Amino acid sequence: MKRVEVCYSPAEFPLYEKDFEVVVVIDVLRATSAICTALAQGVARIQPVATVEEARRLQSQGLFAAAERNGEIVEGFDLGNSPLAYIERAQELRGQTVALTTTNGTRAIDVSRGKRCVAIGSLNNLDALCSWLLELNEDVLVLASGWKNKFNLEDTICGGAIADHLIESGQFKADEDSTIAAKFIYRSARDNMFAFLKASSHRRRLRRLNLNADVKYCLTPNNLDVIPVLDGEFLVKFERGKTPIQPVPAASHSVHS
Ligand code: 3SL
Repeated sequence: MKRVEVCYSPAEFPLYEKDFEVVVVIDVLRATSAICTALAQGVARIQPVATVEEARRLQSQGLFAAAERNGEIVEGFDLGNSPLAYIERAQELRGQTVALTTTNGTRAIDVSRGKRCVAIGSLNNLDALCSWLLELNEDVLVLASGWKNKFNLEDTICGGAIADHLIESGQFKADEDSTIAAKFIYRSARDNMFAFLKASSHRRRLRRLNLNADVKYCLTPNNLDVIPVLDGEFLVKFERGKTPIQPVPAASHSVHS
C-alpha cells in the first residue's frame, strides 16, 4: 500500500518531506492553475524563480517574464499570474520559455527541489494528475503553497481531492490527520467550491482586485489534461517516454467521481 499525505504549507514541509520522493505542489489560486494552463496553451516551458530580481534578470536577457506579488502584477512586467491571460495571449506565447515568480506558488516549488519528482497539481488537471499518480504508484506528498506559510482553504480542498481519489482507489492510504482533515474539507466543498470559499481570505483578496473570473476558472475541475513536472530548472509537460520520470506501466485507472 502506498501513502499519500497533505502538507499545508512550505513551512511544514520539513516535518513531512523525508518519507517522500514524489511531491505534488498545488496553488489553486492561482499559480499552479496558471502553470497548467500556460503549458496546455502551448508555452514550451516555465522557469519558476523565487525572486522578482531573478525574473527581472531573465527578462533583461530577452525571456518572457511574469511576476506577481500579493495578487498584482509587479511593475515592469506585463504578465502576472492569471491563467486567463495565458489563454488570451496563447498565440504570442506559443513555444516560448516564461520565467515566473509568484508570492507563494514558486516558493513551494523552490522548497521541493531536490526531490526525484516534482509535479504540479490544480483542480484544472485533477483527474489527469490522479490517474498519473496511480500509474506512478509511489508515495506522494501533496504540498499546499498556502499563503505566506499559513494554511489556506483552496489548496486544502485540492489536496483533499487528490488524497480522496488516491485512497478511494484502494492503492493508497493516509496516516496524517492533515490528510484526513483535507479529505473531509474537500467532501464538504466539492458540490459548490465557489460558494464554499466565499469568505476565504484569498478569494476576498482576489475579489478586491476584480479577479473573480480567474477564481471561477481556477475552481473548474478537469478542463486540462497536462501534468507539469520539473525537469532541471524548467517545468515542462510530462510526455511518456520523453520526460525523465517514468511511471511504472499499469492498467489505466479512471478516478473521476
Ligand atoms: O501566491 C501565489 O503564488 C499566487 O498564486 C497568488 S495570486 O493568486 O496570484 O494572488
